[in-house]
Amino acid sequence: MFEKVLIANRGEIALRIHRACREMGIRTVAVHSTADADAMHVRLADESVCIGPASARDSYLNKAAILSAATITNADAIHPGYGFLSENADFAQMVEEHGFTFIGPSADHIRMMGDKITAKQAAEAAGLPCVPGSAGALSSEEEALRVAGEIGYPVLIKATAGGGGKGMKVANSAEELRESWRLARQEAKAAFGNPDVYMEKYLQKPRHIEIQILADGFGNVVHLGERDCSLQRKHQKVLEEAPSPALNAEARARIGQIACDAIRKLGYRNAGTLEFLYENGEFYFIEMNTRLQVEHPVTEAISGIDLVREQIRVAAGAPLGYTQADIRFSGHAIECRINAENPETFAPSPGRVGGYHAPGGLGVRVDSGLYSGYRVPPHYDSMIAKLIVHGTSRNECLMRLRRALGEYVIEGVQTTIPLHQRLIVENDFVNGEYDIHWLEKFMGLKK
Ligand code: MV4
Repeated sequence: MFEKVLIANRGEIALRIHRACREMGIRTVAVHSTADADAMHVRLADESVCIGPASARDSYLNKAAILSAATITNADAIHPGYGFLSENADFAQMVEEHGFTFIGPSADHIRMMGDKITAKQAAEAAGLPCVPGSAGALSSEEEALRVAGEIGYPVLIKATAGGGGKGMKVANSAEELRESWRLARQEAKAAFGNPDVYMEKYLQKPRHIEIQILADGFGNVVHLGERDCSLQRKHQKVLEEAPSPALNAEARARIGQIACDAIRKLGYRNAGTLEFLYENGEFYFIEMNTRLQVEHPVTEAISGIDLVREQIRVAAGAPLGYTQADIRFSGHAIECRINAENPETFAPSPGRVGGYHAPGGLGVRVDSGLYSGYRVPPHYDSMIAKLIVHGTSRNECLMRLRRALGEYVIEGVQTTIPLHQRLIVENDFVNGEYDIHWLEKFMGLKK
């Protein structure tokens, strides 16, 4: 087992990884920018190294600085968290080439899934149901028109180097497609340096359901159920829940089995998430995330499995030690992402935290690096806390979540807590009747 792990991240996820390491008796190295010198994960880590100035490009994305920090502290492994370099195949490769263990999947799998066309081709070959569309990159406008004629409008054009919704264009007719095809390639080239785009049938009212999987190096693969991530605003998740109110036991078992079979065929190792759109009782694979996700705590709450600990154990060469038959799901969990933003305009609201009081009690978890006197920096993502609530049923979870949100005190910066308080009492949400467009309609962004 590792003796020392370098945490190549910041904020709540750095703290989360530190906690798993501390419980495993593994020493931790925190890396931080000059703007994060007083951050909680720096205070709690066994050692810390300043890796650069505030800008992410010069610090948390600075591969050489992170590798140097690992060298001078004599770390055994590096955990990338999420975001930053967590899905950068070159970084994963460099980590391994420098003699450290990358706590995550292989660089090859990161690369395969980072390109959305090779991801879809690999997924299809491994037996995952995919959205009907082009076999690969669209080589010409004529091919785009031909494929659209075969699958029927509306169609969606996606950038292979995109993901997370970046660079997507809907076309409702051949005329629109000519324009969208050209624009999509132009924007993909500008944004990602790769103009390649592919096409899919546009699903109009799907839910976004993702399956958490865990695989060791010995062929053991398990799924830890699903998360419903449909409540998004401009492709930013706002609230996630597990299990999905839309799935019954049969659908869950069906997609779980197909997911595990695919991961086994791919020879994938460590934690990963398969993203699906779910519509009219059918699942459609869209992307795979080769990292730990922000919303992993809702899966931990219903399965009782510490996902970060499992990532570290698998990376250190240990077998999972359990099979699918050993996994039991219990109750319901919901996570609210709390951002330092104006709850109406979503304008970032950095600044000094005054009074701070986190909710507690049975089934209430707060993952946050906040404390009274902490300065929320303006340089990074605005998420400052995750409130995860678990109950024996969805109703109990909702009641507890309402109570916990009412207890949460964060003074000095504006937060999205009021948005969550409004959202969780909406009838459609209480009834679990929402799709990927519901939240933007609820917030008046869409008619
Ligand atoms: C889609 C889709 C409809 N049809 N693909 C957005 C981000 C990326 N994960 C894929 N996304 C979508 N792909 C087809 N064929 C709708 C979306 C989408 C979406 C998906 C999940 C959650 C929120 C979303 C918001 C807008 C669009």
